[in-house]
Amino acid sequence: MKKLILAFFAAASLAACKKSTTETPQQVEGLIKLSNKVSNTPYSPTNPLLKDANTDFEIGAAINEGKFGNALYTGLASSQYNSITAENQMKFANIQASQNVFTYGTNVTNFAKNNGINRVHGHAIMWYSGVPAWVTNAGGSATGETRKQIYRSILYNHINKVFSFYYTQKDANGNPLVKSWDVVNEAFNDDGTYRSNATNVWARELGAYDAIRLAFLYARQIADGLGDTNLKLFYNDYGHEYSNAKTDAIYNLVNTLKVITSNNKPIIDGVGLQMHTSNTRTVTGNTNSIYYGISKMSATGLLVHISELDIKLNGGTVADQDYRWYNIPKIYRDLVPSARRWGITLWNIGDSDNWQGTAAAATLYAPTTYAKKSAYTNFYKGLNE
Ligand code: 9MR
Repeated sequence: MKKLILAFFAAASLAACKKSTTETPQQVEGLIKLSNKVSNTPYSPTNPLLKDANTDFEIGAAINEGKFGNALYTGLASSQYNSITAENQMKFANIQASQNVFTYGTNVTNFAKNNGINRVHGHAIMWYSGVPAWVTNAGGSATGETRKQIYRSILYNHINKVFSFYYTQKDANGNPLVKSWDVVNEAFNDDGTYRSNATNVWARELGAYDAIRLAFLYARQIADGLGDTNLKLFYNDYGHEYSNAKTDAIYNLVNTLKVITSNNKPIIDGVGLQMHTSNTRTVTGNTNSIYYGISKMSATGLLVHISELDIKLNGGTVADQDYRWYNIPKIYRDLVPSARRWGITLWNIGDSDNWQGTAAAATLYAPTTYAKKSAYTNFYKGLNE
């Protein structure tokens, strides 16, 4: 009987899915339609706002202060979203390019405050990329525990300074504006092994797993010490939608981390799926698919954030791209219970702003004019229907 009910919901949910030229929706297994509020604003061609499509969770954008001179850009960034991520300004190398010289980017946090956006997602603390040379070379000729101690201190000091500063930034209600952080970003290769010591200085100095554990432990201890007791701590990575091996490795890591506590509190709260994807990635089924990635991350029981969404046009059709714009939010809503949805964040605003360049056509808005593309309508409906 239970199977029949599941099959019914799966069929009902899929009936709404847009057709793809490359896949049949029948491939999706076990979709269970979860609750949504009924007060959401349905799509209409007259100025719908993404943040109103589904009030169960936030819709975010990564933004870049270099674009603030463009009124079309700031107009969309300030109106369509209720969460903001700094595309670059809060990264390690941007904040502490030289040892102990801290340059806290506030353009992005101020943009949020000035536009009544009450949530900034911090990105990112520990990352193999963008590590300043002084960090890579900090160990000098020290060996053994001493060398480890040097890197533990660098990590602790960075988190302490960064969390302490951003804790002073408050939202309109007097609560901390930065409500979450990517504490660790991209620790795995696509085959599910850890990035090598040659690539990742944190793994080289502290051990691949221990570096991650320490980052979360310090982050929790420091946040709680500040009184920032609601700060949510995330493990963020890409590739869930095309590598079961990587997804499973992330699943195993976060399951290990979530039972480690500091003052009886788990040191990790959530997982981010970056979802820098393309129109050729598999949507449905249980093998290397968007469906599998989201379902496995939901199975961690943690908060789930689609944290850097863009869909690159990769030699295929706009219809295939739109199919994914519709189904990514739809599958997210179907698989992640409402209380564990940290939201969906898009990686920058329009095609002129995306890291992959204009030709990738990877966002919701056309280059230069910022006209809404069919991607916008499909994403909105996937959030709402
Ligand atoms: O979009 C970001 C680009 O402007 C930067 O040059 C680059 C290096 O810092 O990082 C890009 O953002 C990345 C994000 O921080 C982590 N996930 C992958 C993103 C795209 O490369």
